[in-house]
Amino acid sequence: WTQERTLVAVKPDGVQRRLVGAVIQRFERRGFKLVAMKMLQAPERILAEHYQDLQRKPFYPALISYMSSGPMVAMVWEGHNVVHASRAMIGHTDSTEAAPGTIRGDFSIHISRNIIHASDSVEGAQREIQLWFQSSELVNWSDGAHHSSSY
Ligand code: YYY
Ligand code: MG
Repeated sequence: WTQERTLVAVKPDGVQRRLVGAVIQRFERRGFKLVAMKMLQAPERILAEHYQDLQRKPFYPALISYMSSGPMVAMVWEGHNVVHASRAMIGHTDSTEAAPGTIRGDFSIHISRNIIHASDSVEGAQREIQLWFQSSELVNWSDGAHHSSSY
């Protein structure tokens, strides 16, 4: 069993549509462990670093302005294979292609308003967690019960 952490963020459209609870519920039900969470209106400096690989894409300016347009909720989730599992849970980037049952497939219809972010690799997750959170904001709490996140 490999313990991993990943960055998940409910984007401004997800907050506007009151989907924060639905997202948290899916990750909790799956058995992952919440180790950090905060609401913030993201500064453009952080978004520019977060999406550094996309700087030359035609949609980049619209992406940054949408992501900074209102509050979002950033979270760190921990558990076995959580990076890969989270990507499967959120679904395809393009909501049109996202399978029903995935977060994007259940709640969104357009790539530019796709509700949620999740890191796409273990290395990316480490970089993004450091970008969005101070190490003091990551809470190490131990499981009292026996379930998947404590294996
Ligand atoms: O990781 P993921 O969010 O699934 O996709 P990325 O390729 O990293 O793109 C980040 C973000 O950019 C995507 O969630 C929506 C937006 N975007 C877009 O608006 N139009 C595109 N053609 C591609 C991505
Ligand atoms: Mg990405």
